[in-house]
Formats: sequence, structure tokens, C-alpha cells
Amino acid sequence: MEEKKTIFSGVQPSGTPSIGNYLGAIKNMSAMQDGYRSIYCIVDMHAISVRQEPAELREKTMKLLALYLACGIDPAKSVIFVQSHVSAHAELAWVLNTLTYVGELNRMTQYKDKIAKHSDNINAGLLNYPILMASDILLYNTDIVPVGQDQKQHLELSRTLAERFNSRYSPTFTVPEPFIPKVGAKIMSLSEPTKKMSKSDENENAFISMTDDEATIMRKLKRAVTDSDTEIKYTSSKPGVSNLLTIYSLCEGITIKQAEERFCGCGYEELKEKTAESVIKILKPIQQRQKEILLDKEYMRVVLTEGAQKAENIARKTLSKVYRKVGFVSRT
Ligand code: ATP
Ligand code: LTN
Repeated sequence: MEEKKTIFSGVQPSGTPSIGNYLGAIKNMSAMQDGYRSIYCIVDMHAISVRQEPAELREKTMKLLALYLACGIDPAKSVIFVQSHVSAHAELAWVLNTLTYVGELNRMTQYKDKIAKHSDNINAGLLNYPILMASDILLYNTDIVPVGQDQKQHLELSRTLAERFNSRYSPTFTVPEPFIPKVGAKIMSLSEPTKKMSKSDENENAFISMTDDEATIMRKLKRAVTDSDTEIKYTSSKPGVSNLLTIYSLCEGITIKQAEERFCGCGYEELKEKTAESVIKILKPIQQRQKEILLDKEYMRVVLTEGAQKAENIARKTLSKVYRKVGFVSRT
């Protein structure tokens, strides 16, 4: 029997995930777990590259775990763990730091965006962020990384670092491929539809959070920026309408073309209302399950302990190999 390929992905516990995180990444993480050896991480070490309130970070980490589970990521099928529980991530990151040129880091789009947004805290972690991400991915000999469009550039660096290590020492890492969905890879902001929907936007009306209630989802979508025209068509000159069509079609499980046909002759009001209803239909059962899971602290603890153990076993093997290849002497 052919061995399953490995997929790895991570989400930061830096806020409440948005419908963008769900449609662009988490949904695929859940859908892909049957066909692959899947490893899913809650990347708390990445999250502290911007300031986090410690008690809140702990709470958001547990909520993200409950959300993973509520979205159908199943600990019987996937390894689910918290990044800081497996110290090999930080250790490999150091080695990869020594293989990365500063010029490769400071041209990263996410870095430039983040330093503009957090000008009072331009720390080295923001710059080195993609190296830690490469370390996450390379430790598990990952073949495929399901992510949104915004992570493509980081994935490129992971590939470069894998190739650089392999050629400088000897073949060690699998060179990972991104899996970026054709539809939904970049859900746009509801208030500025030419910008990516971000869970950390100061304007709460710009994104739908996975925990928003029905009334909030309806209100936010009704206020979504469209245009002064009336035609419901997926085209680059109509970013707001195209974004709603994308969200609607993904929630309904239909193509964009089918969505356009459904709305043929309708007004924007109807598009917004129907999109809100389809988002609510997807989110409601997830929210219900997340609430139930959060009450079962013991279950969550077991998932984390077992996940960390499994991840650690794989990661240690890769790290030992790396340490040997770079010339570190063995302890024993
Ligand atoms: P922030 O905006 O707070 O910096 P984020 O919303 O980008 O964070 P992450 O935890 O960094 O959230 O991303 C988790 C996953 O969601 C990544 O795979 C990322 O590519 C994907 N993702 C993030 N925003 C979107 C979006 N608007 N559309 C589609 N996918 C997205
Ligand atoms: N950088 C990603 C989160 C992330 C990740 C990863 C995604 C950290 N490590 C490994 C995929 C694989 C983000 O900002 N969305």
C-alpha cells in the first residue's frame, strides 16, 4: 500500500478566527484529514510576535483547540497539538536562522504589513516569523501545506530553506508544496473589499468572526461594501459583490457560476441576506459544538497531551538528524 502523504498546517491563537480563516484554511484542514497523514498545530509561538495578554492567549489557545475539534478535525485521524509543547520547533528554527539571509526576510509582505501596523513593537520575532514557520513544516517531512493565499510567500521560503539545507548537507527535508484553494484563498474585508479579511482588523464590521451570533452576521453582511451598480457578477471590477458570491458559493457548496445564476435578476439586498443565511447555516452547528467541547476540559487536556507526544516523537527524529548533519556532537 502506498504511504499517505503528510499535510501540516497551523493557525495562530491571536484572535477569534474569521470566516476567512475557515473558508481559506480550516475547512480544508478538516476535509483533507482522511486522505493524508495530517498534523495540525496551534501556533502560539507565532502569536507572541505581536503583543498578547497572557491570560487571553491561554484562553484563545483553548478556544482555537475547541474550534479545530468543532470543525471536524478529529484527534483519531490527525495529530493536534500546541507549538510551544514541542521544543524542537524553536530548536530547528535556530539552525534555519543560520541558513536564512536577512534580505530574504525583510522583503516579506506580511512583515512589511505587520511593522506598519505595530510600529511601536518591531521585534526580531516579526522578522524571523517565516523561519519558525519553515521549522514547523520541515520537522514533519510535510508534503503539502493547506493555507490561504497570504501564506504563499512564506511557503516559498520554507521550500528554499529545505533545498538549501539539503544541498549544503545532504538530502534531509521534504520540499513542501502549498495547497491553496482555487476559490476562497483570499476572502476579502467586508468594509474594504480590496483588502484581505483579517481577524485582527480594528474595524469589527470588516470581518465575520466564527463566534458571531446570527444578528451580528446579518448586520455585518447587510453593511458590506458593494458598489453603486446593481448587477450581481463575479468580476475584478466588483470586488465587494465578488467576495459575497465567493462566501455564498463556498457555504452552499456550489460553484461561483451557479451562485451567479441563482442571483440573476436579484438586488444586492437579497445577495447580502442570502449570504448571511448561508454563513449562519455553516457556523451555527460549529458554534454549538465548540461550546460543548469547551465545557469538557479533561477531554481537551487529553487531546493536547497525546497530540504533543505524537508530534514530539516525529519532530525529535528530524531534529536529531539535523543536529548530526550540522556537526553537533552527540550527548551520549
Ligand atoms: P491576522 O490577520 O490576525 O494576522 P490571519 O487572519 O491571517 O491573522 P492566521 O492565523 O495567520 O490568521 O491564518 C490562519 C490561516 O488562515 C492561514 O492559512 C491563512 O492563510 C488563512 N487566512 C487568513 N486570512 C484569510 C482570508 N482572508 N482568506 C482566506 N484565508 C485566510
Ligand atoms: N504563518 C501562518 C500560520 C502558520 C502556519 C505554519 C501555517 C504558522 N506555522 C505552518 C501553515 C504551516 C499564518 O500566519 N497564517
